Amino acid sequence: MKPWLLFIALLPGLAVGAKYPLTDEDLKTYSRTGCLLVEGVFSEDEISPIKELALQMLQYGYQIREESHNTERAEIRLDRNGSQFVYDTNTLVIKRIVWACGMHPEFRTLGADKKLKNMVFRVLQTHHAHHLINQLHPKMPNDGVEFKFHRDIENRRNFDKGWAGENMHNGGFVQTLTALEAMDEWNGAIEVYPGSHNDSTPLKNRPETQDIIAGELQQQYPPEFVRMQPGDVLLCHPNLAHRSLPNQSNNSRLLFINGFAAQGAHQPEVKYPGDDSGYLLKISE
Ligand SMILES: O=C(O)CCC(=O)C(=O)O
Repeated sequence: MKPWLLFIALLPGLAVGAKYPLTDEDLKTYSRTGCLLVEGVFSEDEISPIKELALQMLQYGYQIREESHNTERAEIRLDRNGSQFVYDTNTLVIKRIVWACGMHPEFRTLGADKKLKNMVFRVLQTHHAHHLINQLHPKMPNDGVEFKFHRDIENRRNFDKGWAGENMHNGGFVQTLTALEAMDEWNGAIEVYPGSHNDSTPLKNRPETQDIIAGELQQQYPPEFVRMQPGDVLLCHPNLAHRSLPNQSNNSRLLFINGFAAQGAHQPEVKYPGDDSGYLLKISE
């Protein structure tokens, strides 16, 4: 283990563990730090069937990977029944399943659950939002999957050249990450840099190593591995610098991610992969 990783692992938790429903204080914390861990949003009864379905979908993804063809790209993408399976070209490991609800509507039911909608409404301060992201992110023991430093705003801008969320409340977008399994620094938890959302400089294609970028960010923003239990939800501002390292444990890590753009931030004609992705959702009661 690298010494700086040990240092981070030993830091006490920095993200405030809020509870649902969010208080005004929680919302202030979110605006100040760019992230908020909300504990116990979903019960085991709500999470278990979704986890089972996610595992079935993963199994299906591994059955169809033989249908993939050689490509020069770093990722192979297979569109099936309204969802998209994304594989690492070299290892053929599944990196993510995009718009999982295209194939299984149950993922839309949980992804647009009233508790998530209420938190998104409070964070974005808008009555309608586009449901842009409904993804499964599995990390199996030692499968090598990692997500290098980025800000989600980079993905929004890449997809949508007319992205207009910058001047909206809390950046006009919020990523909600729901743990289907326990996550910690050993099985690839998200590493966040609270406070880094006040900057939106791209991080994705920087030529420096991840260690160098980590060193730079750490000088300004003390990082945190977000330890989560099944049913916990992490809310992230689109400018928040974050990454997640490979799973080096014996425990799998399943994460269910839903992202919402305030109406007016995203151009409705810009299509993300997946059937009916980006549909407009009423998020206020
Ligand atoms: O699944 C992960 O570990 C990373 C997810 C992430 O970085 C994102 O959704 O922006």
